[in-house]
Amino acid sequence: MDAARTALLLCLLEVCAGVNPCCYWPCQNKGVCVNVGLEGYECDCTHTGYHGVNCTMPYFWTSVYTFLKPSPAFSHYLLTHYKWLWDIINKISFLSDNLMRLVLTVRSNLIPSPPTYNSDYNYLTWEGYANVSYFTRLLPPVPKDCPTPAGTKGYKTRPNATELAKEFLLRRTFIPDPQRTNLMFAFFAQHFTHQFFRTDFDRGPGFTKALGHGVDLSHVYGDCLERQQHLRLFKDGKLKYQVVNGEIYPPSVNDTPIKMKYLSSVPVDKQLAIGHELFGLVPGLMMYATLWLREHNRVCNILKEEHPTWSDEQLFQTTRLILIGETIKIVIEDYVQHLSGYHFKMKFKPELLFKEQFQYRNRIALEFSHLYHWHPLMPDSFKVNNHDYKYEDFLFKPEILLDLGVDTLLESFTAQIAGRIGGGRNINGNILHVAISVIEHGRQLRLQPFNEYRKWFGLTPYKSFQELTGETEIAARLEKLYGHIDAMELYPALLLETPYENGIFGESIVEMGAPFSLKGLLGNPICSPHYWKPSTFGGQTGFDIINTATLQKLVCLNTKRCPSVAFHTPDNLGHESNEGRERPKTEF
Ligand code: FL2
Repeated sequence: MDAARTALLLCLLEVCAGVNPCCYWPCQNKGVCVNVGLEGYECDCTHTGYHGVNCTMPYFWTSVYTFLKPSPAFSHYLLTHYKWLWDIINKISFLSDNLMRLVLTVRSNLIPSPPTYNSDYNYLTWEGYANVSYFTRLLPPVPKDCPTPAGTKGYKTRPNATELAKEFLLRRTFIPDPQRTNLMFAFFAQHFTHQFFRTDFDRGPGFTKALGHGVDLSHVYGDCLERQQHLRLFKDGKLKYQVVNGEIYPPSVNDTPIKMKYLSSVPVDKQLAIGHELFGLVPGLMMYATLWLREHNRVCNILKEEHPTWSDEQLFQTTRLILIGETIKIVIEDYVQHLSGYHFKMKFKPELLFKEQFQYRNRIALEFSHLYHWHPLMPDSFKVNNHDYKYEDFLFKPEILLDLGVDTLLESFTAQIAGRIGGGRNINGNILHVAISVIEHGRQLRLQPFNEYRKWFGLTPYKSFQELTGETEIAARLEKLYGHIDAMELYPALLLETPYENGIFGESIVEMGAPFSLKGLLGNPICSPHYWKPSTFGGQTGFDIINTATLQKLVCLNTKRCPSVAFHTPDNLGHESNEGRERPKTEF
């Protein structure tokens, strides 16, 4: 019998001298553990659907619901097979609307709103609610007085993070994503998520600089008024820009004196200025920044035509709301659609929630940030314009975008396949340090073990490392390092879980990521009843821009050649669709 089991047994005999009972995670089904007296505890089972000392006894209707609820693996199988059936369901709006509503409500209900804990409090506080400088926490930190970092299970010391990453996460040979995800997707993911994942390392890994806590396009417009004002042209609502080789790009830092990070070797006239100060470091990020800047100024033209009396301010503000809407539309209908691999066609229709109980607010969670470290997507080299760029020739080189142009990068990134996220051993050595930091920050902030997160999201905890990884060799090594599956850490487990068959990652990233993601997208104020109407967006024209937005249109309306793009490499069936590529008549 291992040490933890002995401890538990002793504890049941009420002789576990001094161990905080909440370290055993006794409260099930989202019951809240409270210390009582010197060595006692109570589980608060309010609103859990369960009762009993540890909230383990279901009420009648809870049993019925649990019995009828399909397992995630089963739902995933249905959603990714029987294409003929989904082709029918997708065409019947009554069915697909109701299914989409179900997806949105079931997922969002897993996220407490208003938010609850943060990394400094494992009980509810006004400070935790009101101080938006923190990432919120779905599960409170492991109490500081627990015998082991995982509570009571596992060893007192964790395996060295660097060695862990090298053994289990470092890429041996490139594993391409079976869903054919490409670099267009990878850079979109990075560009999109960096508006709300901006850890404030000056304060610590539990803090964020992204105070909008969601899709606010601060990576385009800047995170404060001063930065935004430097980026604005103050004419017709537009953003400042410059013309290079006959095409529009973000302005140089000469014209827009805001803080941007560049290597000192980069000439100042090649240093571009945009909302997010790091986007000059990766050509793929500045490429997307350029597309959105062009889109902003394009939409300003359209609004100005319809509302010649509007001030610069009103044109700017309304265009920003339209771009937020376009972003959410593209993320749900192109990005999540691709990521999920579902045959069910996802819809962005905020009105689906108007009769539901839903809070139009969002707070970015630390766990979501950890889960979204998808560095396995990155390839071993970047094949742009028939040239193979090594990491050191690609990163920190803003001139690549200016020299080759947006169109060429779009074509190259669409053609190049990304790495598979799940399954382990697929992170390129140049960026492995990021994964190491994630593991270290998870420890510093005392994240609860992976299996506790499994339970919160309605998944059965894994019973062994073999069950987690689906094999025996790596499982045995993990068991040796961690001692117990209930001591396994969140981030490494997410990457080491067996991926779905032909899937980019496994059950846990989907089941944990989808609730955070959908809550963040639909919890945006523009999705609420007082905003979601044509007048908010300058009338029907603006509303239509949102409701017809696609990745392909964003590209087509803002590039010379209108290259064919997607979030996956072109399929080899030879019937490349031309859908969405007719360029509507707009003046440039
Ligand atoms: C991680 C997961 C998702 C998005 C971002 C990060 C994600 C969102 C939604 C779904 C699947 C995902 C699907 C649409 C879902 O909820 O299906 F992987 C029911």
